[in-house]
Amino acid sequence: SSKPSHALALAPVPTPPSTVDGFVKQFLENLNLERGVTLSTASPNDRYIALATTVRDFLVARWLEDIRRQKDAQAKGVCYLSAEYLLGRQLDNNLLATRLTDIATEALASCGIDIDDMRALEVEPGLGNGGLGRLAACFIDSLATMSVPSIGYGIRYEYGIFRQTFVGGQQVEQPDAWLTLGSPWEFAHPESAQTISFGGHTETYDDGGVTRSRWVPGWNVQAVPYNYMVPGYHNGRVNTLRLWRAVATDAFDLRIFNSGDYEEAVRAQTYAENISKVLYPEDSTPQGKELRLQQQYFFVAASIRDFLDHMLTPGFDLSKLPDRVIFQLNDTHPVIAVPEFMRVLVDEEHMEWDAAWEITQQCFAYTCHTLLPEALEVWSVELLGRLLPRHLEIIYRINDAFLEEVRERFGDDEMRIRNMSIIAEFPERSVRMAYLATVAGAKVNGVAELHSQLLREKVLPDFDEFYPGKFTNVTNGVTPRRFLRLANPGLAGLITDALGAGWTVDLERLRGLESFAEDPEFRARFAEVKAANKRVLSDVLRARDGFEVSDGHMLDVMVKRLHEYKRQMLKVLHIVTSYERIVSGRVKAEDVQGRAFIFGAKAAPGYAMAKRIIHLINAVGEVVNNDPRVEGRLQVLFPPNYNVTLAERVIPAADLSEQISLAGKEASGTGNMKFALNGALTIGTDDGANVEIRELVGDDNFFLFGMTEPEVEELWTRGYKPAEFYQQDEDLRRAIDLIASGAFSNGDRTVFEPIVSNLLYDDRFMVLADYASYIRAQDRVDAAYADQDAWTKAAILNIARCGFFSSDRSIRDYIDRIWHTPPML
Ligand code: HBZ
Repeated sequence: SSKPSHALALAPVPTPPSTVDGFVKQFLENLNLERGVTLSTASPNDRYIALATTVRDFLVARWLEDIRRQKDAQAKGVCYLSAEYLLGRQLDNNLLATRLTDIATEALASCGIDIDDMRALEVEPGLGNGGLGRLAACFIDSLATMSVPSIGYGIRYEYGIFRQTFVGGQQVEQPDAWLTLGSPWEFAHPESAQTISFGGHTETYDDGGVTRSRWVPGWNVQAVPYNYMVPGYHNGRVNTLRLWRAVATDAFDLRIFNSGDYEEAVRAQTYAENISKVLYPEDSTPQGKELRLQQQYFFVAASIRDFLDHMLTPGFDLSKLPDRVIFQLNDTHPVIAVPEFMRVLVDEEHMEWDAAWEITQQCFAYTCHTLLPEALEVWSVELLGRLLPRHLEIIYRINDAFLEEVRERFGDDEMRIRNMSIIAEFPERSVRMAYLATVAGAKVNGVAELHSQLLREKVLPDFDEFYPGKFTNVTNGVTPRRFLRLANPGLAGLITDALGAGWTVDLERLRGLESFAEDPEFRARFAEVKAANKRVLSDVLRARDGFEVSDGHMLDVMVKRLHEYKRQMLKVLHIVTSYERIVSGRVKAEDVQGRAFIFGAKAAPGYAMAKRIIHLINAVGEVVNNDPRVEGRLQVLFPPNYNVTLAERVIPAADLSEQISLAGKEASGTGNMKFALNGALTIGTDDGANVEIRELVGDDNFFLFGMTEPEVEELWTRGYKPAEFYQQDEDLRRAIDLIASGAFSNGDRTVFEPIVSNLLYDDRFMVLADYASYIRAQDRVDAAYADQDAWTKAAILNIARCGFFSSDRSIRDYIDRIWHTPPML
């Protein structure tokens, strides 16, 4: 886009009046007053907390000011509703945002403390599964940096995404107790707790001649807000992220206490507090568990109440709500907010149904993040009616009115009515949350061009026809602050030297690097930065996992959740093929381009096939890494517990980015953007945002392979027989046979048999169909890497042409296409 970015129009903010001496003084004071220790008696954790508190204190004044300004302005704002925020570490980000990095470094050094030791102590809040949760974190960073009136709402899970360990190569999950040493970045407000209700029944009553419905709940819990500051980058703004924690209500306990049943009272308390206990680690197969629905309702009910009570002036005319707020639904997880909003307007505020529905349809918008049918959330009517009886009634009424409109438009086309109904009848009566969100939302968006197109054409075609103009696209983005400035200081410095500052909030300026791609001196400096980043990663992996990354190897990286559609198996087959070619003597080890294959991937604990694939990757690594015939040319490294912190080290060091999902399955991907922006070349299918990356960087700077989405469709309809591909391709046959032979399982042919059978006889994600094309593309990669200077040029062009993928641009698109919330300058 050629429009100036909103961020550029920011009022200048003076550098903080802070000095090293001032910082030292406050740090020491915080050690005394917050931790009750002195510098000499302080533990490392005391020091970390005192440091974090010093930075935090610095932000508070601006924060309070912004809260006041946002309220006073009564401007339209965004309430971002997300069950997940995968934040990553906070200290460095907050130092950067406030320009305190140098001052803090010097101040701590004068106290004899290395600030890197402090950085290393922070446990990242892993309150998300993967891309969807990380996207929410990038978005709140951009919202703050662009001064958009907004607040993020979510859940303060006591345990985030599990810590992954490997035992005998197999994934074992450990609880992520991220709060045990205390969290200096949060402010708890138990005094502002709200009551959130569940269960019970509904009844009608006479209200002066009007018959109304009401909910008589069966039990309730308290929602305690925890506030986090979200600082904008160098603009003096601080937004709020408000996460809710569930605690038992006094009344609840008392009733049971009075009956003398102490154990029962404690049990009830535990039951209530379970709601915010743990993040569900399923990323694409929602299980329909009651606790999960409790979590969803718990946080959206608290958030809506919070907005109505605190962001509006008393006596606010609720019919004006669409001028004040848009609730953005991050996937279907918060969609129960729709009937809750209707319940508040109709039952509590006594608004007419039609008026309330009119308002609701303007106050919500829905982002879909998937194309997999099994990932579309449904709640059984039985469960929803038991947990939220009034909400089920409201959903029925929304559906009745909606289907009535459909009948008016299309006549009594019963097939169409069944297909569009918010209530599914089979395999059990249930509520289709994506349909509810689509009917209620002012806009529905996919997260990349291809995804939005497939969403309209394949997933919700009837709705697209029924609601012209409702569907739109907003291609995802990533924050350049965390994933360039912080993660890759070497590259950031190089860019600033070349282009001046300013690119951090206006990433299209990276275009200016195109001419530098032609400059040999710049290329040499870029290559040196990449090499330095590899050394840093090497040191991290040695310290963390005892790995030795070989010098001079290409770093070939695949990091993302483990899922069959993402096709880690295809990567494994490439590695096994490279290995088999050496040990069969068909290729000489000395002729093989040295490669370190790096994996990072967590599997959902209940996803057996994903866990087997993890086991296989580790098993292949064990054999390949220790076979002398390989002469160290191939290395497979799978550091456990891939998270945001590790991503910040891996991505800047990567040469090759693996984005190899089956076309039509990956909604967007965001890792793909981070790699390209850090100067890795992509090997990828025409899927998700890969399509847009390739269009921008050009075919010469991207390794494309595999079927297109229409070709995938065509092969399915024709009837896909994976075994035919196995029969016809010698390399493929040898690779699969080697796995089946037990070569990676000490001769035991049973261990990986389910993987082999799945590939040969099912292969839902067409690994075998794309194998040959993938191997050819990898051969092109090897050839290209041999010319280091040309590779470097292509890497620089990737960076120069990917400014589009800043999450600032995504937010600008949301503002223009969906929210209509101008920045508050
Ligand atoms: O959202 C991802 C998509 O797979 C990816 O293509 C996209 O780039 C990203 C951001 O738009 N989806 C997820 O990460 N989904 C989840 O994490 C998830 C979590 C809980 C669920 C379902 C999905 O119940």
